[in-house]
Amino acid sequence: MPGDPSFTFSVLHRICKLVVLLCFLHIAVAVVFYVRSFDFRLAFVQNQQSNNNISKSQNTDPVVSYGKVLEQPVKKLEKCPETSPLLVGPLKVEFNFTVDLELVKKENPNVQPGGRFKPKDCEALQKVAIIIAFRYREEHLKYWLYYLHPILQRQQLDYGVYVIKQDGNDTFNKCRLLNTGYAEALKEYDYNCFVFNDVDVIPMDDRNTYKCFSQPRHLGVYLDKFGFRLPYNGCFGGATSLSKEQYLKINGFPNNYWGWGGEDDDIYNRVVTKGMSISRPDSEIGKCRMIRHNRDKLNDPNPQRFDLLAHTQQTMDKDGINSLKTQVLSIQKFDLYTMITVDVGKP
Ligand code: UD2
Ligand code: MN
Repeated sequence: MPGDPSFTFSVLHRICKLVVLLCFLHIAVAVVFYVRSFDFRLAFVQNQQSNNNISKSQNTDPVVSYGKVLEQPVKKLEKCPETSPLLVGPLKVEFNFTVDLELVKKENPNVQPGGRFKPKDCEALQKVAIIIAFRYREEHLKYWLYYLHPILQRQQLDYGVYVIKQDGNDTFNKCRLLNTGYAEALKEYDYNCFVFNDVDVIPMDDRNTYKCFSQPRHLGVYLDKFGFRLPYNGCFGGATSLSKEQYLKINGFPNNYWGWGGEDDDIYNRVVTKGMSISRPDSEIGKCRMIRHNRDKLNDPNPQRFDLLAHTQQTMDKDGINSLKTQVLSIQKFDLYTMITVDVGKP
């Protein structure tokens, strides 16, 4: 009953129990919050320490927070300079010694499997696929690799070397191989520049940069074979570079030149037909050597070349990369190059 001392006592007793309960509750909540905030502070302190470590150790240790390892901070590389500081200029190019590819690999430790390289201390200005039409030219390829890898690295290119080998023993078709090389290289990496290099053409000056320019570039210009002079103004053979855009603008290269001759002139016609011109290095920088060789078997002069050449303008939009029908039989990653073996079909 109210007023009854025992009643009053039991009410007071209940109120005290409630107050004690609330105090426990309050303490419990405070303890939980404290522990959590302690953990946070600890992590914060750790984070600070590891950041301090990072500044001391130049961004090498991973940042640790909440006990897990976060991404390693990636240092953004500066762009490479327009002209590489590593160039040496004129080179001595000889073919009177035997090339040991094991040695070439040792001398070029930064070339990755498949013949890939990119500069470590700056971001290359262009991604360049170097494409070589190939069959029965093993000795020439060794010289090419021996001379070109050091040059391309000094030029600070992000590059890959693709040797496109014709399978079988039918008449050689250089442009079907080059078109296939373009398509296969692009599947591997977003190259924006393509160099098409005869296996036997070697530059004599590393200032002849294997990159792309505002116009299709004639790299293999002044050959020792022609007295270091341009044999004719429309000459566009040996070694050339086209940006992806320039290559697509001419619909790549003609597929129907079987055997020797005319295909490089057809490419020149395509370039001019599409309103572009040929860019060339000067006569000093553009000097090249071609390894002396006889005509290859199964690459006889193409009797149809003159007739095909006369119709470039009519055929180029339908005959090129958009009509290429070849079959890749294998892709092999060697130390210094990627070899793609191709069935180019028959004449
Ligand atoms: C000239 C051109 C070449 C090409 C050829 C006509 C220059 C410097 N070169 O070179 O670009 O237009 O005339 O087709 O102007 N190949 C093989 N195995 C063979 C045949 C050819 O690998 O059995 C490859 C190899 O990369 C070679 C290229 O095709 O360098 C051109 O063939 P070539 O060297 O016999 O032609 P060449 O020296 O007359
Ligand atoms: Mn040749």
